[in-house]
Amino acid sequence: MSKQNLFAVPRMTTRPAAWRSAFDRDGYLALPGFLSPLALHELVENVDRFLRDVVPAMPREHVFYEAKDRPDTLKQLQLMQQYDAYFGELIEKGRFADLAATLLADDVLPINVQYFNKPPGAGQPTPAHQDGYYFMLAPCEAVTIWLALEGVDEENGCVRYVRGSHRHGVRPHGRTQTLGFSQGITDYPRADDLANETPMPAQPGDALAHHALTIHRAEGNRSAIRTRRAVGFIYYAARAKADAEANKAYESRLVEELKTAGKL
Ligand SMILES: O=C(O)CCC(=O)C(=O)O
Repeated sequence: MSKQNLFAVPRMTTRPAAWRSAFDRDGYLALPGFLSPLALHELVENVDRFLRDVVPAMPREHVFYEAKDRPDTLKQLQLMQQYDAYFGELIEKGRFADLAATLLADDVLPINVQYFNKPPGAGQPTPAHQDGYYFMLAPCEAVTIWLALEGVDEENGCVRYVRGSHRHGVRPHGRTQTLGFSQGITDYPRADDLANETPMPAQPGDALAHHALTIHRAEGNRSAIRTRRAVGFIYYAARAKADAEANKAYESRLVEELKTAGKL
């Protein structure tokens, strides 16, 4: 018997149209129970395998620690799909790509599988930002699907979205000192940001999808014992054209700067 694909796309229902209109209206969408307990279990096992077997051989520019000399403070991984076939297949096929295509109403390009943690006692805030500022796309049409691997709430630093902020273009960003989030919105928070900001607590297996122009941030982890683990899947719409040169030039400058500062 062939192995069951736990991430297979479910039969079409009326839900995708409702998902898209909520996503278009708010700039984000919460999908409770997006992964079944079995699918989540498989994903968590593969994340743990990746952390154990793959991370030690990855280049430093794709592995970020809160404190460089403390492996227990691993906070972020980039481009996991380039280092491991499981994550390559996961971003290419199945439910995440299908959801991205539904929300962007287009074919999609799989771009990045990321791991996010806020280690207990060390996890720092995520500065307010728009992913689109980093992506350099025209038009800026992309989505990030953020999948909670465990319970996330205000104590351990849930993501917070500014409802409707995707409708108002790119805000000014400037350099931050946060590894993994080098740019933050310089005029945040304005009164309308505060009025529309919504904390997004999540249960294991819940998905949060946000548009590339949606302003979001997170507090640090205030818990001394709980981690805050998630996996992010980034897709660009086929109609979005990337300025690959500018993007590469920025990444190289940043890596040099971080190496010089001893942060990588
Ligand atoms: O996990 C976080 O704190 C932030 C994640 C994020 O900014 C993103 O997925 O775009």
